[in-house]
Amino acid sequence: MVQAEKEAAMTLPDGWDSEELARAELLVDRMYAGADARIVACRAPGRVNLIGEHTDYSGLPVLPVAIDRSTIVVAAANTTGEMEVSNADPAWPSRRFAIERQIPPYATGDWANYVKAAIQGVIDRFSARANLRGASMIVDGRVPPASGLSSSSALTVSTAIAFMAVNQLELDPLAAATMVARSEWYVGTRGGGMDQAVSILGRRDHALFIEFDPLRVRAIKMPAKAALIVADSRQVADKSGAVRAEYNRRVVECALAARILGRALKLDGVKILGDVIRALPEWNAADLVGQLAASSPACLGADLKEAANILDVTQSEFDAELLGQGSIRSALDSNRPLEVLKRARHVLGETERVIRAADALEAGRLDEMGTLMNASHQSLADDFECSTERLDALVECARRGGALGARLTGAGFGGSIVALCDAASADSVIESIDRGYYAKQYPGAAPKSWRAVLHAGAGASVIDISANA
Ligand code: NG1
Repeated sequence: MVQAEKEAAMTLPDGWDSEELARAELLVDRMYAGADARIVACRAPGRVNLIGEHTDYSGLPVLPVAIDRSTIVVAAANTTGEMEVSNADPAWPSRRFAIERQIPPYATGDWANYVKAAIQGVIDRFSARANLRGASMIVDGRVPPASGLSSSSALTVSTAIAFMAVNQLELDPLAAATMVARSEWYVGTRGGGMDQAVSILGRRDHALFIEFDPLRVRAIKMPAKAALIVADSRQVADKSGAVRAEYNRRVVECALAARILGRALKLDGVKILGDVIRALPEWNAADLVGQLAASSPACLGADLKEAANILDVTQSEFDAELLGQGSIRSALDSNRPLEVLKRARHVLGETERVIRAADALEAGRLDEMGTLMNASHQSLADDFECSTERLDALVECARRGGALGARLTGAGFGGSIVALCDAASADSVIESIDRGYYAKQYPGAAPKSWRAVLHAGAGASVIDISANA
């Protein structure tokens, strides 16, 4: 069948256009002989976060969009009972591993740890079901890696969903998002659930206001007059090295702030800042920050001794609870104090901004949305200390070119920025970025693939491709 006939013959879930289908079919052609007849293909998108940065692991809201760049995994059950995984990009070597109760990870930084994370997540979730079938898989990732667009979650989500399909396991999308969010801890990053949730639940032309504990989403239509520009600083935010340590450090700092606030406010069972906010019928960031400042020094020693004293708990128990144990333990550089006050000021202020931004976007008040994005960047730079000179420079260029707002997106420490502008100004924003940033950083280079106007796309879905190949 020719492509158009094939598409007409099958009802494709949203997100599968002829290009995605053609990518999947190319992978099917490469499936090794012996794979059984049923072949599934899952596509899962990356994301760009509009606002709500470093709030998800405190259980506080975020406002991302799924983007129209995806990872596709084609999979079929095999007869070896093992996972046999290859990548369309030869830079990522093929891997093979046994499906066991606790899958041991590869060395830190190995791409296939995200595959293992997904499989382990499914094993943990369905532990009552013995005999999961092994699968052959081929991965084709088109979300640029290490650029803050969550290529990692696109890989984890597509692998988990493809593996579930091969094993005929089903979960509703909210439960699947919750499962995959936790699975990614396997690689050693104590992330929140934003990336996996939007990759699974994303909706074409919509941003998602996502709340946690329990996970729930409100889709907000992107105003037709709005354009989103994403530009990669090309400063690599390597999540397997120093950046991971910085990220996990912030998770600990936020958890400390939460517990100190919980104690000061006499709230039971507080572990994250979201617990504090959920326990208060009315709250505002300024008051909570004032309360925290009155209850604790702004910084605390990294050995957690001072913090344990304030909280009246034993240092060793507290250490194990906060930093984790074994392979998921976070290492803290003990030469620097933990910045409790600044981090909380960012997270609480950012939460107020996300809530306002969701309303502003829904009502089409783009100027207000832009102002909130600018304030978010400032707070990430000053209080969360996860911006860089290069990200700041990119943000400046976007604003100079007419963006209503611009900010780093994702974890920071490198990676990308997102800018919001009127659709009519998109060219001038891009030109300003090209001239003011790329031409200076990379004289003579062609920046075309480093920045783009991105569209909000659909979330992940799986199709049975063997019937159509
Ligand atoms: P990146 O590094 O941009 O994929 C990370 C976390 C998110 C969130 C953001 C900061 C993972 C998989 N992702 O995103 O959950 O915490 O940082 O807002 O850990």
